[in-house]
Amino acid sequence: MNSKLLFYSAAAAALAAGAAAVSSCKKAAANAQKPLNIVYIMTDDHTAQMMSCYDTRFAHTPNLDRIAADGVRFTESYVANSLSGPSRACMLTGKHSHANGFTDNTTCVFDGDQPTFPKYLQKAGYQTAIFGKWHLESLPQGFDRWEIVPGQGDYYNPDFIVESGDTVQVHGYLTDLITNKSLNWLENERDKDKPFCLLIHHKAIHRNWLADTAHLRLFEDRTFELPDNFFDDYQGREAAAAQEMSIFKDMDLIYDLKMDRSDKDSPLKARYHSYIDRMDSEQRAKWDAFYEPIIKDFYAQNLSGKELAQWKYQRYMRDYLKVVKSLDDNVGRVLDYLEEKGLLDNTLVVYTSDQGFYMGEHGWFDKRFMYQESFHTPLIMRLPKGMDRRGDITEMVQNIDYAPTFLEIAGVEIPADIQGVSLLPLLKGDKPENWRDALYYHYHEYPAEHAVKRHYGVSDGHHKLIHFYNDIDQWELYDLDKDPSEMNNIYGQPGTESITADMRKKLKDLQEQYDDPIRFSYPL
Ligand code: SGN
Ligand code: CA
Repeated sequence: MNSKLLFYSAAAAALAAGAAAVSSCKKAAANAQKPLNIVYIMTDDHTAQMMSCYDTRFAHTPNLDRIAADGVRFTESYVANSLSGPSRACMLTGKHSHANGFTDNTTCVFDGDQPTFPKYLQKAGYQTAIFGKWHLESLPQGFDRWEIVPGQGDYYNPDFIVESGDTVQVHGYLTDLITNKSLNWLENERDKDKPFCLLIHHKAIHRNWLADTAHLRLFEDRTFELPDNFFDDYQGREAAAAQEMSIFKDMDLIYDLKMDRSDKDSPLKARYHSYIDRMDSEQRAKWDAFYEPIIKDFYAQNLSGKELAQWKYQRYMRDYLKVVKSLDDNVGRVLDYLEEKGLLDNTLVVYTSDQGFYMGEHGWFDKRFMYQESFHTPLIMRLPKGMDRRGDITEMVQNIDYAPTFLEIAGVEIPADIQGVSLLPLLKGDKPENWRDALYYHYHEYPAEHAVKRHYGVSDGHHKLIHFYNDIDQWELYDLDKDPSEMNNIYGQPGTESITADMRKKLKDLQEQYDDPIRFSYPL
C-alpha cells in the first residue's frame, strides 16, 4: 500500500473506532478529507516566567501570546527529565528516559532505529521535516527533510549538518536562519498535496545568550526585581546546596556576561572567544561598540558580594530578554506565513521548550532539578478549526504526551508501548474523567556540569516528593500550596506521616506503571 493510501486507511480506521465521538463525526469527517498539519516549535531553556502569556513581570512576547490567544495555554505542563537531549527523546518517542534509552546529554546516543512519532506520521502519509537543534548525537530518522546544528549550535554564523552528512556554515543569526529554512521548506520544498509536520527547533534561549546585534541595546534601561529567594541558603536541602549553578558563584563574568578584557581571565574565557570569533568584522564591531562602555564601567565599579550578585542578575535578565526578542519575532514570521497562505485553519501550532529555567529563583540559572521552575515547561497551542477549547487547560500534562497527541491527530493508532497520553480530548474541550493525578520525573545526569544530583520524584500538584540518590540519600517533601517556592523541606517532620505515605504510594505506582528499573535499586 502506498503511503497516501495508508494515511487514508489509518484515518478511516480512526473514524471507525470513533463510535464514542459521534457528536464530533462531522468534524472528524472533515479532518479525514483534509488532514491537519502540525507545526511544532520548540525552544531551548525558554521558561514560562519569560513569556508574557504566562507572566507579565519581565517579557513582552506578542507573537507567542498570539498562539495562546487563539488557542490554549497549559498551566500544568511538565517535563520528564529537565535536560535537552532527554526531553527531545521523550518528546519524539512518547516514553520516559529509561524507556527510550536517552537518559542524559553526556553519555547517550539516541537509538534512531526505535519508533518515533515522525516515523509514524511519515508512514501515515505526512511530509515531515526538522530544522535546528537536535542534540541526540545520532542523525535524525523519520524526516523527509532535515538540517540540524551540531550539538548545541552557534548563535552567530552557525554550522548546519545537512542530509549528505556534510557540515555547511551559514552567515547570519541562528534564530533567523532556522526560521528561514523552515519557511523555505513550507513554501518551496514540501509536497503540497500531503499534510505536513514541521519541527522548528531553536537553540535560543540557551546559554550563553548571545543577542542579535540588532537587539543589543534593548532592555538596557530596565532594572528587574530580584526573586524573593535569590539569596536562598538551601537549609534542609542538601542537593540544592551542592549544585554549581549559582548566578553569584558560577555564572562566568566573561562567557556568560561578556565582561571581556585582555587583562582579565575566567574559567570560560576561551569558550567565549571561540563563539564570538565566529562573528564577521561588521558583527564584531557592533558587538564591541556596545559592550566596551559596559565593560569599562563594570571594572571601574569593582563590585563584590551582594552588589556583584545583583549586577550579574540584571545583565543576565537583559541578555536573556534580547535573545527572546529574536525568538518572538521569528515565531511571528511563521504565524504570518501560515496566515497569509490560508493554512492556519488547518494547522495545529505548538510552542514549547525543552524545559523551564531558573531566572534567579534560588539564586540560580540552568535547570535539571525537579523544583517548579525547571520541571515546568511552557506549552501553548494555536488550535485549528474543529478544536474549540480556549483559555487555560489545567490538567497535568508532560512532554511524553506530545507524540500520542500528534498520532491521534493524524489518525494513527497509538501504540501500546507509548507511555504518554493524547491531549486531543483536552483540545476538543472534553473533560476526561480519570485524567492522571500525578506526574513522574527522573533526572540522571550526575556527575556532570552544574553538579545536580540524580533524583526521581512525584508531584500531584499539591505535594512533591523527591529522592536524591547515587552519592547522596536524601528525601524532600514540599507542600506546594503553602510553599510554592519549595524552600521548606518537610520530609520527616511530625504530622507529615500520612501525606508521605500517600506520596510514596503514588511514586511506587508510577515507577511500576512506567517500569523504571531504578525501583529495584531503591525499593519503596
Ligand atoms: C551546556 C551548558 C550548560 C548546560 C548544558 C545542558 N554549558 O553544557 O550550562 O546546562 O549545556 O543544556 S556551556 O558552557 O556549554 O554553555 S541543555 O539545554 O542542552 O540540556
Ligand atoms: Ca535546554
